[in-house]
Amino acid sequence: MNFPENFLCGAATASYQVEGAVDEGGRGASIWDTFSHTPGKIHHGDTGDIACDQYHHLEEDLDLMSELGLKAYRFSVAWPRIQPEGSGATNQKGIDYYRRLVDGLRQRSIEPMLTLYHWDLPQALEDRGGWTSRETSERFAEYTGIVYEALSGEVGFWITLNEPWVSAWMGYGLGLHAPGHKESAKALAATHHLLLGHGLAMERMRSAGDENQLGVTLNLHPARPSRDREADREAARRVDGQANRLYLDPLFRGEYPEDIFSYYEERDVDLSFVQDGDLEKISAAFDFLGINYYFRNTVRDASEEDLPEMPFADLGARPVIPHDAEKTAMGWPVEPEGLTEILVRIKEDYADVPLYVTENGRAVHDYIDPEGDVDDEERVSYLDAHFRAAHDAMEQGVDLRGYMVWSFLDNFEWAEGYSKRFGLVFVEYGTQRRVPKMSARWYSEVIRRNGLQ
Ligand code: IFM
Repeated sequence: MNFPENFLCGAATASYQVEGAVDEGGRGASIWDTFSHTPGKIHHGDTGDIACDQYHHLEEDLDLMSELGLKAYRFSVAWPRIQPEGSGATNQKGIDYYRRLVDGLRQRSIEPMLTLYHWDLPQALEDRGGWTSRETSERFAEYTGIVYEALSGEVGFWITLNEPWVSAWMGYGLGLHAPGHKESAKALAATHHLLLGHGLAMERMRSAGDENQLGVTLNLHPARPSRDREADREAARRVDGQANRLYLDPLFRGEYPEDIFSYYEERDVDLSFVQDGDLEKISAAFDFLGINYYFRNTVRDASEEDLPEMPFADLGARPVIPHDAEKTAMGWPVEPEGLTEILVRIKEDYADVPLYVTENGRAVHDYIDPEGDVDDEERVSYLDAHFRAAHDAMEQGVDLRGYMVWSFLDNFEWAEGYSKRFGLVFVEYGTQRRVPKMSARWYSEVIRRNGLQ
């Protein structure tokens, strides 16, 4: 099974999850600094203060990427390193850090794929309303302009947002992520302002008139009923509406899904944040869509239940983990066929745009064994199955151009702290020693062959 020539195989990380050095190089505070330092929010009280210390281990990490033969590295820029207060003057030291990273990748013939926003909003902007405020969309475009002007000559792939559903619903709707608000109304306003920020940022980058590829990354989960009952099918449709169509419809069609907007309107949620002309900006053409895929949303109707804080509780839907499914260390079901499904759906229901899997991977209870190895066979078989699922979609005509494994390194897994390991490379946090796992060697071979055996 081979991938087309030029298929871009790489690995991904994100700034707050790997960089550490939160008080260095003039970086300002982000909402994740505040949230992770708030007692009770993160498993074990972990924070991203040190993380994988990539800020100080950059050369070593770049050499490791090169040894593994990665063709691309997807990373994110920490907005508070560029504008410590979220607006105004540029912090040159922040630009210099990412220039070192990008130059280091280029010297090693690794394609940089840059994400502008992977959740570390400057705290100063959150203090003025964060993503519930329209001002944040405008500030995001301003910040994008600064980064683009500095690095557009060296970086060919630009992603505005990573997983706006997670930013909005986990951060503003459920309070499980920073900044920790718990209101659906806030999550909806945040959704709109994130998407508007994407549109305004696209406008800024496009005005440069260069050949770079510009896109956005969504976490998409096919939704399906757990039982063959009408109420469960309706619950799955609501979940699909919030998790997928709330983002896909405005981006591809310039409209919000009618059923989801009326659902919230009927519950007296004020949706007046959408202003004339916003949807045109949000739906401006993009060059590729990034898809992060982990599992499907299997749900059942729970509209009569008093649900605890959990995804889709406000929709009266309860996620169900199929009992026969293999589960990852996150407790997520292993469902490679969902990847084929979502890739094909984009082509069939929306548009035949170039796609990249910008994240896929699994958490495993990894450890270094007495021989010094990390034998993560489960990760190898997970990735093998998902690469094959992606290939199936390509055989059905999907224009998939690349695949970024999540993650290059074990890292700070948000509310789960350091308890969950997703890396191809094991990180011994106390010493910052890097140990490539069995999956890293396997992946090197996949990249070398540009296919699977
Ligand atoms: O670690 C995260 C990443 O930051 C965004 N996508 C999902 C990953 C695993 O949970």
